[in-house]
Amino acid sequence: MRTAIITGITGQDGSYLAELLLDKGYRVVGVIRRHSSPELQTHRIDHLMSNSNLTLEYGDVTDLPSLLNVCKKHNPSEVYHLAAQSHVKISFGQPSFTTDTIATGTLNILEAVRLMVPDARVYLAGSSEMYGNEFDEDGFRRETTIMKPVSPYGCSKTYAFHLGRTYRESYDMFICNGILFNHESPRRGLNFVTSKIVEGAARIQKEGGKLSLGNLDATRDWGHAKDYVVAMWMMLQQSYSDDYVCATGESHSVRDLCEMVFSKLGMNYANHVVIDPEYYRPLELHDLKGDPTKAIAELGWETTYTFESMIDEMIEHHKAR
Ligand code: NAP
Ligand code: G4F
Repeated sequence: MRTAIITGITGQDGSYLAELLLDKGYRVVGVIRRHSSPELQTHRIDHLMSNSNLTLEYGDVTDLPSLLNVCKKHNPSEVYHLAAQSHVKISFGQPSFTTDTIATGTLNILEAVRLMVPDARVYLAGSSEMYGNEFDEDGFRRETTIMKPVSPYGCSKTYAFHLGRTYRESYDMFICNGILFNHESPRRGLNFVTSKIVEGAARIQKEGGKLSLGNLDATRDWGHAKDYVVAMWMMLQQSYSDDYVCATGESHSVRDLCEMVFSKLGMNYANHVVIDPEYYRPLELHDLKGDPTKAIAELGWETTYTFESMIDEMIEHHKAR
């Protein structure tokens, strides 16, 4: 039986990845941090807790000894490193914490694997934020596009990306960087714009009220998290390790998203959305669109959700709450 370690198992992606790996017959070891309210910590994976192939271990990616211990104890063949302070706006307010979890956290994971289980295959959760406002002539970002991040989060992810590549080449380790564009789901944290809009619109439909947002003109390439965790697994099943963009190739503005969600709930967004400068960022990544050609050709990756079917699933979820 193969053993996989997941850091960030309590997050959106970690929960879908744990489901996928358990379904495939893996023994899954999730690394979780100590919380003062543990009963609230595992809500995304509570439905998996009775599975005897799932084990949770306390650890923190900023604490190298905890990672060394987990690797030594469980001898994984695959390590999926998803843990991060993953909110871009918050990374401006908490730059040191963001850098500690993402940059130092990735260094710690790579050292733990190198020292304890050097043959284990490693997935690193890179982001389209690494590109900043750079793109190719056709408007797309791909594996070869220049990276010039515009947030402390993006800078930390760019460090982690290059560290992964450096360890791969220096130590002949199997390390893949996913360069993932935005992916959402009913499990998305409510402070990301998709779930904030869907949850807000569903609440306003029942109770009335307003929804405060920031920049409505930014565009993003939004897919479904369930599709993107399949790509993570596929990367670690290849005969060589490499870096891959995962995206839909389609982008929509935050305003388009508001229009779609509010109109599906029988409302006009313009009557309910108010702009609050609080939600603007010191630097904005204006438009995002990725080219997944390499992941499709080399991994055989394909998406099963459209933008609309992903939004429909989120609306159903938040309406029922
Ligand atoms: P998420 O929902 O915010 O989950 C983050 C996870 O990291 C949570 O389980 C969190 O634990 C854990 N974590 C944070 N700091 C930690 C620490 N110091 N030690 C151990 N665990 C820690 O993020 P996500 O959306 O699932 O994203 C997964 C990864 O992909 C992240 O690295 C993110 O930056 C990256 N990414 C995401 C997207 C996207 O659109 N979702 C796109 C590109 C890249 P708690 O539950 O205890 O907070
Ligand atoms: O939903 P967001 O906060 O996602 P963002 O910044 O694109 O980051 C997400 O995707 C990255 C991949 O590109 C991941 F690496 C990262 O971990 C995270 O998952 O914001 C999307 C857009 C931005 O342009 C933002 O300015 O929505 C705009 N926006 C407008 N009003 C808002 C709001 N964003 C948030 N969070 N809250 C608002 O009220």
